Amino acid sequence: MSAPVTTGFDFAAYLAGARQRIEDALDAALLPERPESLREAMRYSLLAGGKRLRPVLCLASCELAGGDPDLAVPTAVALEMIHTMSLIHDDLPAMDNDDLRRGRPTSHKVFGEANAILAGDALLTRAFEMVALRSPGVPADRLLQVVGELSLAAGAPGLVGGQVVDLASEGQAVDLDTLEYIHIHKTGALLRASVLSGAMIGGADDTLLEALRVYAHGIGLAFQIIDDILDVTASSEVLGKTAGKDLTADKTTYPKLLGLDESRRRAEGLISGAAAALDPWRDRAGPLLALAAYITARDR
Ligand code: GRG
Repeated sequence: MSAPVTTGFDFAAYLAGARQRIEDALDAALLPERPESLREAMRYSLLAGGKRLRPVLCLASCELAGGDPDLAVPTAVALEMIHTMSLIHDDLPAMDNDDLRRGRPTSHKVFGEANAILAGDALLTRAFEMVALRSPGVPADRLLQVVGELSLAAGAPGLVGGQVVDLASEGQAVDLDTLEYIHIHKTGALLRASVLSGAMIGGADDTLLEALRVYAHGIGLAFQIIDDILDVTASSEVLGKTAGKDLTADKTTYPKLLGLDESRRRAEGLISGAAAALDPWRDRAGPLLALAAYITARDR
């Protein structure tokens, strides 16, 4: 993973440390698990790598809010579980029908469709268990806020709603507003939940939460614009998923509507806006600012 350079803050070291913390916690979160075949399918997708952007955002925003990031680790794990579930389900034959994810054959290719659906279901429900039952040291009112935020992100107001509109739009002429609706829900909602849940655990006040909503909106949309660009410009080997899929599936994307250069400019504008929202907290916002810059600089 290439890391952007920000003065006075060693982002590469920060990212490596946070990712290691997440990998260890993900590994521990699925042990023990019965039946064995279910554990295998859950671990296969959850421990397959990935950038771990959502859990890292959660830890970073907890820190910005003045909290102890260790207390946010179970929620960070929950976010990665919800994300992984959405990838498993997204790849199913009834949805995007994909063979490759995180550099490996997709879950349904290895375990069969029924087991892939069930592994996703088990990850989604385990995510809520992580927050409600496995978050020692976090006050119950903060955990309740987090459960609410995760429910909104995963359900009809978030991932599911975005996915429904995305599937219905395949092969249709889609305008910019609809495209933005799809991405804000399908991709942006979980990134927003990642940022807000960490801050909630850290005890953020309403002013900071509002600024983080603006930050999260900017990085969420920019993340998906870059995703659309990489689908055209990067290889399947680098991405670890099938490149060029949007074109094959006849999907409307930012590059299709705006061209590559304008899409990139738009992503950069959104990232600048996201960074500006955190200006009053700039002394402590190094990780979140670097993560925002990383979103446009990433190559996979
Ligand atoms: C069943 C509650 C429920 C929801 C599922 C399938 C679905 C509804 C929604 C699809 C959501 C989806 C797959 C959005 C795409 C988001 C996206 C850009 C994924 C790629 O994220 P990265 O690049 O992947 O962070 P890694 O592998 O690095 O983690």
